Amino acid sequence: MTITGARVIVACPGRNFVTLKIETDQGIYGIGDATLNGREKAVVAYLEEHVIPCLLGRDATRIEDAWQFLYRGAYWRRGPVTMAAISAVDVALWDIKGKAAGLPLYQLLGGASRSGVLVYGHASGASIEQAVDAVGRYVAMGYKAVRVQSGIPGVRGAYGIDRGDLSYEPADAALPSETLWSTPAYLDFAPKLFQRVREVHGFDIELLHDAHHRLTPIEAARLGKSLEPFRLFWLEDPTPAENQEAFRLIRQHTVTPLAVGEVFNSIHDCRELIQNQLIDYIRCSVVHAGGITQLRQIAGLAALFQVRMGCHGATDLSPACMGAALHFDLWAPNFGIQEYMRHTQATDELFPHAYVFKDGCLHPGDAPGIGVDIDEKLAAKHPYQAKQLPIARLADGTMWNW
Ligand code: GCO
Ligand code: MG
Repeated sequence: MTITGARVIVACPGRNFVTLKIETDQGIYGIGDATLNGREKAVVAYLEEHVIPCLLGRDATRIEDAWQFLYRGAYWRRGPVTMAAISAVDVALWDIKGKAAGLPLYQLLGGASRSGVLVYGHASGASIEQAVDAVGRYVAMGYKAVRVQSGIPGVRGAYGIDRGDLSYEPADAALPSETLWSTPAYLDFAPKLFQRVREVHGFDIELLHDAHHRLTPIEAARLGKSLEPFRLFWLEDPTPAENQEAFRLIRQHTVTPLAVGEVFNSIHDCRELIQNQLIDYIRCSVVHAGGITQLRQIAGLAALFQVRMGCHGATDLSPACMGAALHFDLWAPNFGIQEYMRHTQATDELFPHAYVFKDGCLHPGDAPGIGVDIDEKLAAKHPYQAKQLPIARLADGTMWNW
């Protein structure tokens, strides 16, 4: 089966998505997500200028060889742009392989290890009471796990607060909007938030929280310790993970489980954290960590050290990424949980998909391949719009981690 065509489709049904579509001489095509939030066009250029010319005429069945060709062959390894492009090719080829075999992707990986994929939703509010109410809405929808974020008094634009509907889209303007950050205010506030959520909703629901890379190691240690009574499923990105040694310090002080990895793009980014058992969940995504081909190696490494998978699943990852992730999750022996921020209706219409939500779990369905398609006619009606992620500054103007 030969690759006869490949093209990049950029569409903005409220937020930008980059999708690679690969066509073959047998009439079978596959798609893969290549979205890199706020830097979309860099991946488009990488694919169009450097990758697609190498794909034409290749054997579409040789997924591993295509991965190695694009990774080793570029000479310049790793990086979010390169790896998002490689991932898009990888997933599109797995999609094609599944369609050619008449099998859903999870069957190609080794079959289902469980009956459904446990997901967590995003509850947030401008205040503690609003966040508590939002958790109630997720419980009512059947969610068994919920991430909770709340506005913090005196902190303008605190991370992770939605705009009153189910979706949260931080990339909101052509130039980065500015938010404010105060670690002291946050550290005092976070335990009060979780105390209230547990008082109202009890301990039957799993709770998660994202610190979004904003703390120093000792601050993260303090946060983890102060949240212990509320038994979090995980505390995510407590400190930036370029400095992986930092997690040793956090670990020495708290038994709150730690999750890291949504910005990682290589197994090498994960290696130290996993081998030293400094984290409990690794959050790499299909799209940013080199597709199914590398993600299953990461899962294999993690399994050796009892680290479980908790794939990133924000709405800036397209339904094509979600579909692939759900097949992966259904198979992965060391699956933990999958993030599931709901896409808007406009996005769901653009990407018809087989996956469904039921009783707190997502199910990838049994359509061959990844079970997600793209409506190209509809895509043409949603042209690209320049949108970047916000930045964060301290009160004195110092740049901080958003
Ligand atoms: C999460 C994430 C996202 C990121 C977003 C950036 O845990 O879901 O932190 O919401 O902020 O993916 O593009
Ligand atoms: Mg996160």
